[in-house]
Parts: sequence; C-alpha cells; structure tokens
Amino acid sequence: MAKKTLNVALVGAQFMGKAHSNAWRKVGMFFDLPVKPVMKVLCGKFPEELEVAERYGWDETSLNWKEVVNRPDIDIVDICTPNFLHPPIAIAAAKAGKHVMCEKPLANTMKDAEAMLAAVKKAGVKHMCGFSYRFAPAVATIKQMIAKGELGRIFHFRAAYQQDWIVDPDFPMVWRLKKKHTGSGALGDIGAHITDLCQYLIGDVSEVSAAMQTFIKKRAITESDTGISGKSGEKRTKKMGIVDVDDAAVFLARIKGSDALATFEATRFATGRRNFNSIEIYGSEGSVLWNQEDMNVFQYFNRNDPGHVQGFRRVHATDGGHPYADAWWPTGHIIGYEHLFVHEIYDYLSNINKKKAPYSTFEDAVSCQRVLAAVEKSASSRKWEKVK
Ligand code: SOE
Repeated sequence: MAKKTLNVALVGAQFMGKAHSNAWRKVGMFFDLPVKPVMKVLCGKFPEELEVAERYGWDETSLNWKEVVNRPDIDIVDICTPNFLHPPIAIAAAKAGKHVMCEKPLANTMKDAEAMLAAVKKAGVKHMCGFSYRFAPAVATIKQMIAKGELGRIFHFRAAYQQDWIVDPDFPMVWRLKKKHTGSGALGDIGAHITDLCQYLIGDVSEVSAAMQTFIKKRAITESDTGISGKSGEKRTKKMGIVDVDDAAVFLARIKGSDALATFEATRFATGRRNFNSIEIYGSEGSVLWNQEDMNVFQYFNRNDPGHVQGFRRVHATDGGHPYADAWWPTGHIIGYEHLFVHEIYDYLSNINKKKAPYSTFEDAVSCQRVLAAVEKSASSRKWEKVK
C-alpha cells in the first residue's frame, strides 16, 4: 500500500538547515517509515544561500517563509533559523495546522517559548525540539541503563559542553553573539543541550547557582551577519559591535526528587575543545562517561564486577541492539554527528500518526528554557534560584 506523503518545508539554509536537509534526505533510505517525507521547499534569507537547495534535494526554494508555512500543500514545517525567528515561524505554522520541528533553544525568552507551546497544543499538531544528542545510540542506551536501575541511585551528573570557535578575538559578530537574535550565548546554545540531557537522563532541575562571563566584549561587525563560521566569506566592516551575551556559563544544580548533585559548564572558550559535549554520571551501582567527539562509544564502570576486572570498560554503541545502530553499518563502522538528526527525524515521523510523542517535544524545551532563565537570574543575583 502506498505510504501517505508528507510535504516538508525547511526554514533556514545555514548549518542546521544543512544538517536537517541531509536527515530528511537519508531518513527514508535507512529507516522503515509509516509515511513518506517529500522535501518540498527550502526557505532562506538570502538568494545565494538557496543555491544549495537542489544539491540538498529540495524541489523548490522561497525567500518568504510566511507564504510557505500557509501553503495548503505543506504538512510539516522544520525551523532551522536563528533563534529569534523560532516563535513567529512556529506559531504561524501551528495556526496553519502544520506539524512543527524546531531547533534548540526553543526561543529567546520564556514568554516566547510558552507562546510556541500554547500554539502547537491549541492546533493539535506534532511538535519536536531538536535536542539532537538524545538520539546518539550511546546516550539512548545510557537512558535505558538508568531506567533499568543499572547505575543504581545517582549521586552525580556532570556535563561540560566545550567549544572554542570564538577564542580568536578577530572572529566577527555573528547572530549567536547578539542577544536580540540569540537570547543568550553559550548558555542557550550549548548549555541548552546539557540541561536537556540532564532532564532526559536524570530528572528535572529544581534550583541552580550560576556564574556567566563574556571574555571578549567587542567584535568586528560583518556585512552579512549570518552563520557561525564568521570566516568563510564574511566581509568585515571597520565598525565594532558589542557582544551582549555570555561566552561561558557554569552552574550547580539540584534535581527534583533526587539528592544528586549536578554541575554544568557551557563554554565557547575551552581552547582546543571543538565540540566536546561530555556527560559523566556516577551512581551507587555503576557509572558512565560519554562525549560527542568520541560519540560511538561510552565508558561503563560496574561496581558489581569481580574485583580483578573492575574498571571503566569501553562499550561500542554501534553493536547490534543499541538504539538506531542496526539501521547503519556492521559493528565498529561508526556513525557521526549528522546521524543524530536522521535519528530525531526518524522518531518524529514514526510517531507522526500516534498520540504519544516519545521524543523531545516543546514541553521538554519549555522545561529546559525555565532552567536557562533561572541560570541567568542566578548569575545576576549571585544567589541560588529556583526553577519556576
Ligand atoms: C553551535 O554552538 C552549535 O552549532 C550548536 O548550535 C548546535 O546545537 C550543536 O549541535 C553544535 O554547535
């Protein structure tokens, strides 16, 4: 029987637009889906950034997202724009009865995040916020291990998401460094990921104590102001702009319903760390360590191993049986960053006709946004702040 086709419009053609385009193109090849996604329209801001559309596999292009999200032939709107555009696009798409996917963080403010959630719930459409690292086979296995009690009572959750792409003072102003476009800096961009991982794996953050820092406060303004690369083809002007967001955020946290202690570091100034998203979880029965730069494996310590073989063992998450792993290659042939997006879209599409949504929804994203808001409040009050 022919599968129902769902026409997809993707808004945003830069880094996440590329990652999601690859995922929409690959998902039906590697996973058996109940529906057939059709890559209908790629929407962008500049004509030149849409030149990739055909190569990415899109049937059409548009510079007018408002027109596209209201087209009767569009079923799904996938939002990969700078954060400030997430709310208007998601709310318009929901009002038009489209299913919505949106990159993290959901929005720049609690008010906008809650408005987005209200819109998708009112419209009764499916909604995912792409916390992509949940969909790494190793992380999905760690979730299963914790759920089965294999780590026992959790004492510590420790996450550090460390990058270094703006350590160079000559790196210019881009949207991720401007509050009006991005909301917050490292906190909302990569701190959102580790906050979500904590809430996904361990439990909801209940209170935080934080510090935030901007190390380089002025940067050259570029003519085009897009992307995160800042190097490729960005023409600099002589004018300097103010960086009004954090370069780094660190915070302690307590977890609802647990006496575990959690520590978080989100920084773009860990010189030498390129995309080092790492988690460490220490429990009464065992512990796990994982990082995205070595994403196909995780380290597992089982306190119940016999003494002479106790130690952190390197578990290959590409072996059969790990979530998503069987769709790809034989054991040890590894997968990469881009596969996370294929997995998240697989989860989204395979549940598109079901009531439940066993993936990161706008509810999870609003919950994450509440933590980010508490972190910003604590960084300025220099006190512990409860997550509202
Ligand atoms: C930039 O920090 C960034 O692109 C994040 O925005 C993504 O969410 C992360 O996956 C990679 O780094």
